[in-house]
Amino acid sequence: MRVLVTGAAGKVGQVVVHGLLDLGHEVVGLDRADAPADLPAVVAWHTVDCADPVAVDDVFSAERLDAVVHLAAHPVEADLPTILTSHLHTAAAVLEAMVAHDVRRIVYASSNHAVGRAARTDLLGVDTPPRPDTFYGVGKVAGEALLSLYVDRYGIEAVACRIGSMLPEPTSVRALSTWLSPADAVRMVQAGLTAPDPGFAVLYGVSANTRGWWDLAPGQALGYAPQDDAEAYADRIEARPQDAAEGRHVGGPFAMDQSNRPAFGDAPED
Ligand code: 15L
Repeated sequence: MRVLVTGAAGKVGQVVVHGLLDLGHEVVGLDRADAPADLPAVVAWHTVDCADPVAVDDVFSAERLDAVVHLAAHPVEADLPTILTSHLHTAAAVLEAMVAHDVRRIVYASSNHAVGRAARTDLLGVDTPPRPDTFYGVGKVAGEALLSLYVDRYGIEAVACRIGSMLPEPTSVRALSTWLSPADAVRMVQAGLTAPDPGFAVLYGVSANTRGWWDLAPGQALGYAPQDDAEAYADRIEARPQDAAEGRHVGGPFAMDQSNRPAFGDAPED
């Protein structure tokens, strides 16, 4: 499969690019940043702002693509205009180009922060109502909604992955529940690319963590079989005073008052 990876220079993007190459896919990278120095020469690269629909359409014209992994977005909280541009304009630019160039499949990097204000009680299903914890989470809810619209209107196939914490290894008590290992991130994307007839589907992008909070069954139904467990690192994690507060809501620190900021203008000084 020839796969466009947007946000390919980012933390998750670089893992996905290498993983897809290992699986035998051809990869086309797109990012505002230049290609990372250690990227294999086989990767075609476009240094492009993914929020620019004309530039994105040009990439689709230049490449014969089979699918898209859309990771490009501002990865943390920001003011609302930044969030709308980086989450919605980029997704819309990609989806419009997919329709115009008859590319059907998209795997989307959504986030646990789409439901980050959900209380940490029972196992959370993918059908839980949107409950964003930040404007970032609002961006992910809206991104999922946009995908759903293009599935219904144009027959696009979309798998939205509500990613937990993709890190080389878990670094906090919360991450023992939310960790997504790099190897499982690649398994997740491969499942999203190859699941038969997903329509619009949502899965939780986390490893098979003993302390997991999210229902893995919808991902398993799409072929995502995570193999790592954060518990293997539990004895290396030191308790911190904020652990209890971070454990109250799914979104951890994003759901705490410290993340509150106005929609427009600068965030308050610390
Ligand atoms: C995310 O979606 C963010 O991009 C990342 O910065 C982390 O905050 C992660 O979620 C998480 O919840 O740990």
